[in-house]
Amino acid sequence: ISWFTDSMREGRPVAVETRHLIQDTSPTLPEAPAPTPASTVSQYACQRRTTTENYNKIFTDAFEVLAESYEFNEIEGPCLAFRRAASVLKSLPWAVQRLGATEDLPCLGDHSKAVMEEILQYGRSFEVEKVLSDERYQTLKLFTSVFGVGPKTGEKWYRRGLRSFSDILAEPSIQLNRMQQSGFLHYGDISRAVSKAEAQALGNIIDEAVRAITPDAVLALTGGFRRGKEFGHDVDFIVTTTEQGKEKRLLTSLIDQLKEQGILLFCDHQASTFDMSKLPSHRFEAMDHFAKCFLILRLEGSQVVGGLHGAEGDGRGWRAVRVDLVSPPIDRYAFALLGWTGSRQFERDLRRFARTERRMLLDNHALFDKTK
Ligand code: DCT
Ligand code: MG
Repeated sequence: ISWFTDSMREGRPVAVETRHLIQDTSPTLPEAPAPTPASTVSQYACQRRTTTENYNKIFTDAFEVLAESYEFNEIEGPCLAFRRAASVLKSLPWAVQRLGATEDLPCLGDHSKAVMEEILQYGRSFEVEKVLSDERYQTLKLFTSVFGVGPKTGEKWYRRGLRSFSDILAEPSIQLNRMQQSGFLHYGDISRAVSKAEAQALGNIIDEAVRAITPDAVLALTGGFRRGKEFGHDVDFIVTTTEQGKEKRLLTSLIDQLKEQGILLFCDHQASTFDMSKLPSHRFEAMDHFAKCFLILRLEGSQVVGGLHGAEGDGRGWRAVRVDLVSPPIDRYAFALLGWTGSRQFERDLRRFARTERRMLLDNHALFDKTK
C-alpha cells in the first residue's frame, strides 16, 4: 500500500537524508559524516545535507528560545533569522568550538554570533536566561502548549491577567472551543512526545482502516517521522487513492471507521478548497487547500512494539495521540508529500530556492515555471 507501511512491517529503517527524499523510495541510513568546510555550506536548507544528529544543540536550543520569544512578540525578522541560523548549525557534522569556525557560515548574523560567543565563554546565554525567566514568555509558552491555543489566544488570556491553566478554567467568561476543550482534556498525553514505535502502530491502524474502505488506498507517513526522527509532537499522514477523484470521500469514510472502532477522541475535519484552475497562487499561504483533519486518537499500549512511551505506572494501558491526515488528489501526491515532509525550514528554503534560483513557484499543490 505504501513504502512506509511495507518498510515498517519488514522492520527496515525509515531514516532518510533530506537531500535524497525526492528519488529515495528505499531509504538507507545516512553515511558517516564527512568534514564540511564552512565556506561550502549553502544558505538554503534544501541544499544542505542534514542528518537527525545535532552536534550544536547547545546553540540551537538557545536560538529556538529567542526565535519563539520574537514570535510571541510578533517580530518576524529576527524570529526567522534565529530559525535560519539554527538550521545552518544543525546541518554541521561538527560542533562549533570557537567563534572563528563560524566565519564562513551563511545566515549567522551579529546577534546570533553574540549569543554563541556567550555560550562558548560562559556555557550559557544571559539573554536566553532572561527570556526563560520572563513571565510573559513563560505564560505564552504554557498557554500555546495547549492544542487549539495559538499565540493570539494566548496573548488575549495573558492580557486579561490569566497566568495558569487553573486561572483559565476558573474564568467563567472564557468559552473554550471544542479543540481547546480536547486540548485540556488530553493535555498530559498530547504534550508527551510520540515515539517512532507509536507512530508505526498508528500507521498500521490507519492502514487497516483505509484498506477496508478501498483496496487502492495510498498511505504515507510524513512529517518528522519520515525524516527519521525518533520522536514527534504528532503523527502526520497522507491518505489518498490511486483513482483520481475517489479521495473526495475517503477522509469522511476513514473518520467514520475510526469512530466505529471507538478510538476517535477528537476530530476537526476541513473540507478541500483545492481548485487547480486558481493556481498558481502568488500570495503566501500558510496552509494548503487539500482536505485534512486534525485528530486525537486513542492508542492502546498492546498495539505498540515495546509498549507506550513514557507511560510507566500510569496503569491505563492507552494514551491519546495527535494525528494529522491530509488527503490530496493523486495527481498532487508528489507535491503534498514533499510539502508535508518538512522540516518547516527545509520547505521555506525549498520555495525560496525555487523562486530566486530557478524562477519557479513551488507550494504543496504544484510547481510552476514562471517563464512559461
Ligand atoms: N506543514 C505545512 N504547512 C503547515 C504546517 C505544516 O506544509 N501549515 C508541513 C511542514 C512540516 C509537516 O507539514 C508536518 O508538520 P509538523 O507536524 O508541525 O512538523 P514535524 O516536522 O512533523 O514536527 P513534529 O515532530 O514536532 O511533529
Ligand atoms: Mg509532525
